[in-house]
Amino acid sequence: MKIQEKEGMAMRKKIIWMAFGITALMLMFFLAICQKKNGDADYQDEVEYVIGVSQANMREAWRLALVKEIEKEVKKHPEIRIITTDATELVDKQKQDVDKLLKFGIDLLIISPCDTRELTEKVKEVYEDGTPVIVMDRSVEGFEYSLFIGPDNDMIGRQAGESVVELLEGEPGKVLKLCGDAYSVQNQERIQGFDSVVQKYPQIEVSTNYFDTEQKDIAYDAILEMGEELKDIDVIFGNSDYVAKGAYDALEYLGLEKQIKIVGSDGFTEREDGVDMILDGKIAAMISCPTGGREAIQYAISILKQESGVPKQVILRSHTITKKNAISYLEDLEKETVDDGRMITVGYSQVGQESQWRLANTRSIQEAAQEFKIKLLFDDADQSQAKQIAAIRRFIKEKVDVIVVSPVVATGWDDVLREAKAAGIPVVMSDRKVETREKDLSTTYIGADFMEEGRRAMRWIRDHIPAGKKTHNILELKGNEGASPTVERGKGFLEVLRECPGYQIVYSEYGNFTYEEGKQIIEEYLQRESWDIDIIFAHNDDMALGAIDALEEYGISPGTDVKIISVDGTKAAFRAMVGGKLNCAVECNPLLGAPLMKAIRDMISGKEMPVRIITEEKVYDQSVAEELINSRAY
Ligand code: GYE
Repeated sequence: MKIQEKEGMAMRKKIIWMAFGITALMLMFFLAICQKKNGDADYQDEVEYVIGVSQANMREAWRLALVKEIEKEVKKHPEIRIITTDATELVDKQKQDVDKLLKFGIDLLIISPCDTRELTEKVKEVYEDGTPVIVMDRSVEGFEYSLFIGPDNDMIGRQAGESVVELLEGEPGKVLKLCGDAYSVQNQERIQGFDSVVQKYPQIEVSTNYFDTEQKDIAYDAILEMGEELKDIDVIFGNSDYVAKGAYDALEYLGLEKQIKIVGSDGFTEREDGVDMILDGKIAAMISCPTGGREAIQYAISILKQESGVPKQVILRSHTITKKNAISYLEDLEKETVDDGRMITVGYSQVGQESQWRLANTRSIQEAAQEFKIKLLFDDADQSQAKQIAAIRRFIKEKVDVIVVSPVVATGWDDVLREAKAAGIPVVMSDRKVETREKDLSTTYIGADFMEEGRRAMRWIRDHIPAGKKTHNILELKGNEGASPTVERGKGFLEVLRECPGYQIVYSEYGNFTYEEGKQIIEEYLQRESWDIDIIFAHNDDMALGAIDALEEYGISPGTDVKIISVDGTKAAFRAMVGGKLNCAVECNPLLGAPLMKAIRDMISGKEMPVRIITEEKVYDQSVAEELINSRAY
């Protein structure tokens, strides 16, 4: 072979090897990219948090929907993994499930308890051991958990009752309450809410058909078995999607589906579930029972990241779904929330400066506005409703994004709230509530459970001042007349008092939550021929402190000769307990700023506002006052 030919062959071989090498390199590069894309190549432990989900059972449709909603929300957060357990409605198994999840090293527990009382201790144990706990749907007793998220079943029942009344158009009619698992806590609350509305219409006759589980075939059979009884029925209220579906199928079989209308509750959104049945014209109205799964993951992330503003309880809003709004309801569920961090302007109408609680509340609101980058227009109304109404009108004129009101009294707000609604400005009630003739004039209430505070005050008296041969005489110092804390603390106190023979309220007077008026009421009472009071129940600390000074000036030893119980739990109250002059302070947390501003930012970012946001509260007495006083935040 000639040299040239040899050299040519060698060159050809070199080119072929080079081409092979380049191809091999490109192939390896391509494979690496593919592996990188499906995440296998460089295993990145992207999981930051593992959340345990302990579900009471996965048999009930609503509970399954809760887990599915959690799973759907988690998919948006690659840094989270969940482990779900099914207690099959067995208390002991749920306790074992929780222990197992803890052994897996979860960072946070979400639990929907089989039984509130039976799981209270287990939840408290986990929480106090340092693992955050979110309780769903059925709350446990007390406040030993991070957050409770659940529906307002009484409200769901009331909305169902209103739908039935609307369907009957004011005419006489016969309504059948068709309820599976009717004696569970949540269904009892729904039935109570339903009855509270329908009972106002004497022309509506109500019958019941209760059975033990919310299965559609049991509801189907229950309707078929009713036979002749169905002929006068105009509307059926089914307390769940599946009960409503079973009822519809039975009516369709009997050829009665056009004659008898159905109102259901839960409002699942899968094919052939509640909302579908609305769109198909099978069900006239469906009251949604939000599961809270989406909110649970959103709040879990805030808790794990130790963000401020997480409240103690979030009560979710239920919607009345009809053919008119079903599509928009489904669209809203899918709406993504984006907080673009833009400046939000909030108009805040504050009651005044009547108490230490109020001053702490104002500080909390103002500090949180800064923290959450919210421009605050703040008005102090000096306990005048007229000034508050004028301030709200100013906020409307200035086109603020949100109006927040701490209403000095509960009534008299309809007109100005209607003006805010007409201007498209959402109104949040902070601290105190309002009662309006028209529904939905305010979006959310954030504050305390005043009824529970009143109950706690009387429970403390019952447990620490034993009834004796002589009946204990109680003097009650009340807040502003017509203010929700005054009305509800008084109601809660009386609710427990009625169960406690050996105690009676012998005198009750409005002190408007101020020190001066609390002192004045006691001074005037001391002018009577004899002092016959054993216990003073003050609706807030400032009035209690006024009473203490009045008693001391008169030579009566407060805390000893007369036991004094107040509400708020301010540092001044702790000082009085340390000094033995006050016996008990039921906490009412004024630090609403962070949960309020977080809820406002969430609302502006598109999240649905809960119907109520409740803060954490405890009961303190002289046995813990000295140990805790320096840690008090207000
Ligand atoms: O108890 C009292 C304040 O609205 C809960 O008002 C608040 C009450 C609180 O003046 O100190």
